[in-house]
Amino acid sequence: MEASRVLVGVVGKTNVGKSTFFAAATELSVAIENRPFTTIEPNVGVGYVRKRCVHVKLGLPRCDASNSLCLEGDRMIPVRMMDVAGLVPGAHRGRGLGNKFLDDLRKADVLLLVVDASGSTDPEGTPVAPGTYDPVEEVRQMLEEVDEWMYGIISKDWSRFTKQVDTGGVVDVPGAIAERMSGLGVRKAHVIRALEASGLTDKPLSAWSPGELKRFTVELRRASKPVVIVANKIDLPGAEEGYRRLVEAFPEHPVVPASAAAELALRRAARAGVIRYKPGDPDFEVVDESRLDRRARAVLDAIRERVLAKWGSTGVQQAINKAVLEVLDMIAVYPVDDPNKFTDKQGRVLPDVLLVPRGTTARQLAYMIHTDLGETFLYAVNAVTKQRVGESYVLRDDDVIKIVAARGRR
Ligand SMILES: Nc1nc2c(ncn2[C@@H]2O[C@H](COP(=O)(O)OP(=O)(O)OP(=O)(O)O)[C@@H](O)[C@H]2O)c(=O)[nH]1
Ligand SMILES: [Mg+2]
Repeated sequence: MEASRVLVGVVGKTNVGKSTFFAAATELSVAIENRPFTTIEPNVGVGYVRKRCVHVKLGLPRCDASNSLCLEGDRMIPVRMMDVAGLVPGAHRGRGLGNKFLDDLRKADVLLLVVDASGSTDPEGTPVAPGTYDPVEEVRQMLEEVDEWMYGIISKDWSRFTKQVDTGGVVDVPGAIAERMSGLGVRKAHVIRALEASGLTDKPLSAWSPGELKRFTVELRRASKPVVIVANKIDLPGAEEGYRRLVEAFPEHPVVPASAAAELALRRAARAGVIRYKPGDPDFEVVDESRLDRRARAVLDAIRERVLAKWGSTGVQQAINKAVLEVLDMIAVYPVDDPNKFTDKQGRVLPDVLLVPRGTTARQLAYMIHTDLGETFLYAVNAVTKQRVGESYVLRDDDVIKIVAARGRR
């Protein structure tokens, strides 16, 4: 079964720690340097949502995670991640590397906006003393760059499009806009929400002023590319103040305090077998004192003191979880073949887990697994309650489901 198709985009000003965040989340090694524009070509990888595995809830001794991992009862569910080049103010006018590379994020479902909460990089990404630059201003400018990028796409040939819609007798206007913007992952529900939020639901498209189109674009970006603010470099002096200011200034966006550098160091130490640490944990445990030199010990102590003890975690896992489970409101569903043993055809216990949007029905799930299953769907079995459910059954988080279809494949 294919892995989840959720795409998490990592964006932000240049030199704030985007690639560090990406490297920590995906354990891929990518270029990280303390200078602007280290990343030019996008980095693509797989990160994970962490969620208690349903095998624990069901009282089973273990599972046979296959399309995901299960670490001592914590299911790590893959999501695609993309790290792109950095932005600077005015990128949409061609400054820095411009904003064309955001096109790589056309299909992103959610954006992690990484900012330097410590204010130790100026608008151009040049290192400065902590507290010099205002992270609130940074978020405003970065959101503006993302909005300008979207506006550039939507406004292209806009008047021709509006004439077609208004004079061509198009009944489903939101549908027509969604179709036009489908390359950006825009769905009709997003358009309807954006029309309402900008008060343009009943106004003919050709009568919109450029200002109204701009307002609509901002709302469409909010609906189709929601943002989680990652207040990075929380380990540095001044970052706490920066974080508090961010929370105050952007009540409409989740703000997650984070130290991508700390997470990267912990994952590397864990991989090397020096510590025990799971992404998202509030602490780590040294397993092999003998392999820790004074310097490494000092680094780990500083991470514990300045990040974990103070903020509860490095924030990297929390940011991904927040983006996927809260902002996108995805739930976990486990398809099985045998609803009594919770196994697939090969006898593996709960091998697969899928992230699906809340509200997904049993039949829609069948389609996601295989078109044949969707087309010839008969009924499903809720393996937890052993109840038979119909096609319109709305899935709940941690459901274990067997799908029965005429042309059943599983
Ligand atoms: N103190 C501290 N430094 C960090 C943190 N995260 C990243 N850095 C440092 O910030 C600098 C830039 O990191 P990158 O990950 O290359 O930043 P980027 O946003 O990808 O930069 P570009 O690709 O050049 O736009 C490096 O020196 C990192 O070590 C953090 O949480 N704390
Ligand atoms: Mg980078």
